[in-house]
Amino acid sequence: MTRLSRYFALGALLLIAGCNEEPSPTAQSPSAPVSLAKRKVINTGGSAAVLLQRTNAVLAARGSKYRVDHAEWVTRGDADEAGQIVFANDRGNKQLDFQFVPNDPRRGEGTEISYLVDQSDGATHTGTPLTNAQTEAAIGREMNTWETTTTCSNFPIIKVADPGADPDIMDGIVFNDPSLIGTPFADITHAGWYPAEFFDALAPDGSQLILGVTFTFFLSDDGINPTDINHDGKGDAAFRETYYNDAFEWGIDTDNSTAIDVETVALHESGHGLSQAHFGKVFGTLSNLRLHLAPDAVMNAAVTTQKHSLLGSDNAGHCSIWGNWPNQ
Ligand SMILES: [Ca+2]
Ligand SMILES: [Ca+2]
Ligand SMILES: [Ca+2]
Ligand SMILES: [Ca+2]
Ligand SMILES: [Zn+2]
Repeated sequence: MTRLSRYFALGALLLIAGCNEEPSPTAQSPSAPVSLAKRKVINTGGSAAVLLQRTNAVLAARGSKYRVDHAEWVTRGDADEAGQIVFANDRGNKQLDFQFVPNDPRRGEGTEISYLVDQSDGATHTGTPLTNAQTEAAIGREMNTWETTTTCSNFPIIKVADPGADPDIMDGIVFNDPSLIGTPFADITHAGWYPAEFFDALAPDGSQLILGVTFTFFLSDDGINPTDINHDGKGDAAFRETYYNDAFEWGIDTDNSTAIDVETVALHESGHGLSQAHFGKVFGTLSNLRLHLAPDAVMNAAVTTQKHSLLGSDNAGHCSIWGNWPNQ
C-alpha cells in the first residue's frame, strides 16, 4: 500500500469510528504500542483549545503550580494546512511570550537548560521502524546544534537521564488516564512517539497533518496568570513537552519525501522548547497544492527540506530571547 492510500484508509476508518466513543480496535493505528492503542481518548471534538482547557482544569484539581498556555505544531510542506499555535485562554492581543527565568528556584536554580528523552516512547512503528536508540541519538544531535551553533548565547544545554519514572503529563490528559500524568524532570521533555489518536485530539484529521507538537507550561500562583518573578514582561516558563506523531513513517537522515527526518523535526520542536515561535510567511500555491514558506527557516510552520543546521532567522530569534541570559 502506498503511503498516501494508507492515510486515506486510516482517515476513512477514523471517520467511521468518529461517532463511537470507544472506537473499535480496527480504527486504531495498527502498529501503535498496545498499551496506548487500547486507551480511550478524551473527546475534544478535534479542538486543541478544548484539550488545553481540560488540561488546566485537571491541573487545578491536582493543586499544580503550573498551567498550560499553548500548543504549537508543525505540518509537512505538502499538507494543505500549515502549523498552528493554539492558546488555552484567549488573552486577546495581550498574548504573552513565555521564557525561562535564570536561577529560578522553582526549576531548581542554575543557568543551564535541561532536556530529557523518554526512552520508553522513543521507538517508531510505521513503515520501517526506528529504535529509541536511533531517535534519541538524533535528538541529541539537534540539541547539540542549539547549544553549540547559536551565537550570543553560551549556556549549557544538559541532558537529564531518563529516570524510568513517567516524565510527561499531556499523554495522561489526552488518554484520560491519571496514571499517565507524570512528573517533569527537565525544562524540555521529548515525550516520545504517540499514536494517531493523540493528534486527532488536537485538530480534525490532526494525525494526518501534524508531525510534532510542543506544549508550553507556565508557573502560576493564582492558577490563571503567569508569574513574572524577574520582571522581564514575559510569563515565567515552567517546562515544555514535545510529542511526535507515530502515524507517519520516520527515518534518520532522510529528505522528508517518504520517511520524516527525526533530526529536522526535533530541531524545530526544540526551538519551541527554547521559547521560539514560528517564523516566516506561508503561501499556498494552487498549481501544485504545496505550501511555500519564506524566508526559509527551521522555525517555519511547515517542514519541507531536511534541515540539520540553523538558518539566519533561527539564530536571530534565539539571540532575541537568550542574548541577556547569564552565560557561563
Ligand atoms: Ca518512560
Ligand atoms: Ca506520561
Ligand atoms: Ca512519554
Ligand atoms: Ca518573566
Ligand atoms: Zn512548530
